[in-house]
Amino acid sequence: MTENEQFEEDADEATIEIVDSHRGVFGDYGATSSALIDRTFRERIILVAVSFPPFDEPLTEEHLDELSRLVDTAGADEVARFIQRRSAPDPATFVGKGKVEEIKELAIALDCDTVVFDDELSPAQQFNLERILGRTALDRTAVILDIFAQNASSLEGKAQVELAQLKYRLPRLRGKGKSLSQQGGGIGTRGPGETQLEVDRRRLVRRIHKLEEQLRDIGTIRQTQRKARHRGNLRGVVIVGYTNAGKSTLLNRLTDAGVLVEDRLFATLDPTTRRMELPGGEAVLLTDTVGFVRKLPHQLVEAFKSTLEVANDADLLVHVVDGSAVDPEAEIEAVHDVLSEIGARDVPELLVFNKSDSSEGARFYADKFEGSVAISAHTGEGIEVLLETIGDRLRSLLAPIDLLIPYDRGDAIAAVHRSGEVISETPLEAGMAIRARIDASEVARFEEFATAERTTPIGSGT
Ligand SMILES: Nc1nc2c(ncn2[C@@H]2O[C@H](COP(=O)(O)OP(=O)(O)OP(=O)(O)O)[C@@H](O)[C@H]2O)c(=O)[nH]1
Ligand SMILES: [Mg+2]
Repeated sequence: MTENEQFEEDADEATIEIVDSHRGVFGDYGATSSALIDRTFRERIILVAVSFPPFDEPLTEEHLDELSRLVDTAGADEVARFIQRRSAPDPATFVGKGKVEEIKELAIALDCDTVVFDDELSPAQQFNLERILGRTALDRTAVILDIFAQNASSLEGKAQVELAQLKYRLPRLRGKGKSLSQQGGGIGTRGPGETQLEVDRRRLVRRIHKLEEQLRDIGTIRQTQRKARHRGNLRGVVIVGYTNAGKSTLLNRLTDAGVLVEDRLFATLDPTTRRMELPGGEAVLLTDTVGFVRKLPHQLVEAFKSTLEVANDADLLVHVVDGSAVDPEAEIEAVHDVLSEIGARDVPELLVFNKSDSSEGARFYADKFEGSVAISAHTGEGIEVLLETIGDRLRSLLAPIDLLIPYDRGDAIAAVHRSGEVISETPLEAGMAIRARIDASEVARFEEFATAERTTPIGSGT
């Protein structure tokens, strides 16, 4: 390692403007707070969406309503919105040039700080828009990243969010005019002939590698914990769903988890797991997870893979849907999209329509989707049925197996009772014939006792 590199290695740990200031990177116009949206005051924001064919305007409005909530959660206020009909986005400015001028005029008239677009802007579009508008231009992805950054509290959560942010920022990195490129000063911060931009990019890439490494390590620990869980042989029930559906409220209702519940988006970023007993006495592990949203940035899905993996590992997904939402089915679809992206779409799923206390929607959809349940995590209505359904679903997922265990292996007989649900037990000469449903991860332990026949008549003396 050269002296230069060592110096930069150290500098990585210190404050680097590029890493700590989004605004500085996004444009020449933003302040230098650590968030995309300045939270020292409530920014005034214009929202912009494009309606593409077949021009479903109500849908576009709905997406903007959601964007407005996202912006609000991030700590800013919507002051106006624009919708433009286009057959395709303008490659240079996303909306048409005339529209950009119109937005600019209104932004000046309304004293607006930032313009937020509902779709992801390419780095070039963002750059051009900021030039013309004279103010920060952000997209939905940036707002979501911003909220995640605000809500991350654990070491892992913070690392995941930072990784996603850096990956988002890397292609958007640009020199801020002459002042930063090819200037002297900053001994040891750049190699000969290297521009500030190149130095910045290299630092960013190095930081990304470092974070990825850190997250891999955390992932390994998580894997180990998961194995331990399997040894404890508790089945995993994982709560998934659209953000603000009531997942954490449900976990709190069913256990004493005391997880933060808030009427804001992405209140939960870190998974919380609690033990819970089903009506039959069987204990399961219940996990609350990060919520999903339409157009969830793929950088986030990528970065949150290890957190989201709990869904892959689940025996059953309890998919909580806000029955009072404008379009619960669209939210179900958005959740399914993310589940597909992380490879968890084939995990058995139980749909649960929540908030039956505040809207007729929950019961309506529960009737519409066969096998689903309507509940109110708030009042507890429908919770008993939910628990019974979870128990039934978990039992039905396991095919019964037949075992014959010699009497001198009392330990194994006891283990079957601990590991699964014993359906029948018949004392035979050669040992105890047991028919049981056993967790897939545990079946191997009892393989040596497995018998081909499903039932063995008493006294047959195998
Ligand atoms: N009326 C009503 N409100 C509910 C119910 N369950 C949850 N809520 C409210 O919905 C909001 C979101 O609840 P959370 O439990 O934080 O939702 P979440 O799915 O964990 O949300 P994120 O963690 O942000 O993804 C809160 O304001 C809750 O009080 C319910 O059964 N009825
Ligand atoms: Mg939550």
